[in-house]
Amino acid sequence: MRVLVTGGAGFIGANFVLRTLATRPDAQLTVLDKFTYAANPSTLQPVADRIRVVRGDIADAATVDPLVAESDLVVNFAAESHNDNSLADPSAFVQTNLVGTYTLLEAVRRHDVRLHHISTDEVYGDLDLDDPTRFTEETAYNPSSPYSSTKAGSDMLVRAWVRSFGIAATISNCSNNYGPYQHIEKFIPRQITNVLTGVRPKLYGDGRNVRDWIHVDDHNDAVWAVVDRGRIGETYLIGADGEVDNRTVVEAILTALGQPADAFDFVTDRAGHDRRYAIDSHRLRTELGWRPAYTDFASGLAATIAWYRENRDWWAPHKEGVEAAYARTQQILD
Ligand code: NAD
Ligand code: TDX
Repeated sequence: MRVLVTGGAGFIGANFVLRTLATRPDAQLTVLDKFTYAANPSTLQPVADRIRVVRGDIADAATVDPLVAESDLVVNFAAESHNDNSLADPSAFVQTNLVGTYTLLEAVRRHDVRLHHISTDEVYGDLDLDDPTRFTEETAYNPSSPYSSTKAGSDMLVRAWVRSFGIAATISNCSNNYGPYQHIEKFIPRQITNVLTGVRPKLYGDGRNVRDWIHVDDHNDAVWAVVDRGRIGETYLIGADGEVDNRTVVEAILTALGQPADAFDFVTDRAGHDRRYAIDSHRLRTELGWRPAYTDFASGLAATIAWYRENRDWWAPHKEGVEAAYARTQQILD
């Protein structure tokens, strides 16, 4: 099977490439990636002789068209993915998440190629802390940020191309991923690398926002389950029952690294900050038989902390720049 992995040099896409090489010897992988600030070329370096890597933009039809034409499957991970960046400047989010997805859709339509589109639970907006419900495939879209609204728009484009043009596509909406190779702008790796460099972790607002954590390998196994067994035109929610509030995550990181659990700072809250995400992945489990392997967040987090401790070369050159950018927008609260 010839698979085009767009965004395959980023966090989830690169983990997808590594896991697919390890588990699916039949797959021939081509990565199409723009290598924005979010891509780390060293992630795929060890497997460079086993894949093809093309540097290019999913919004560039001339690049996309021949690559799609020669593929059996496109898995679209490419996106601008960080909420904080989307608040500072939404333009790249509109361009990549909307125009890029549109460009891929036109190519798969032209060449009749199967597409799986990777999306997020953030398209559903947020839940109150005491809301007994969780997101399902039937929940109405209600995105909050420039990031999540462009992801919501990209999902809508996919659905419309299925209905109007009969393309063979599926969508999955996953909750917050953690694991190796995640950019250190994101919450968990930011706080791990803060502690490892002697900087106090930074919690937005009151630190009680809840995220539904899933290990990146569980996400990618679910993606393959949808590709292998999912119904064309359907959406599948991916989640591993991993709800934890941010303060609890930071306290666990501090404790694991031998620091007092209260050695963190509260900083200015994110504008429009979603309170809570929670996924009901019933459809994925019952229809497709998927189960997460990482059911204990504490041990998955411990393995992730160990990875960042052992792979300093991967992130250390970027640490100062990431923190300098945050320092320009965030104030420590008394
Ligand atoms: P990431 O930012 O780590 O990686 C994105 C990759 O896409 C990078 O390699 C980047 O260079 C590439 N890219 C950006 N613009 C591009 C363009 N125009 N053309 C080609 N490549 C481009 O993101 P991630 O966390 O790996 O997320 C991957 C996908 O999963 C995204 O679609 C995101 O919305 C979705 N998602 C992420 C999470 C999460 O917790 N990280 C959860 C659910 C869904
Ligand atoms: O320094 C921080 N302090 C903090 O308290 C950072 C970076 C974040 N936070 C909070 C904000 C969120 O409540 O931690 C939580 C997680 O933040 P992010 O890592 O920025 O993730 P989130 O905004 O929840 O979005 C993530 O999950 C869904 C991914 O970045 C998206 O790509 C995905 O769609």
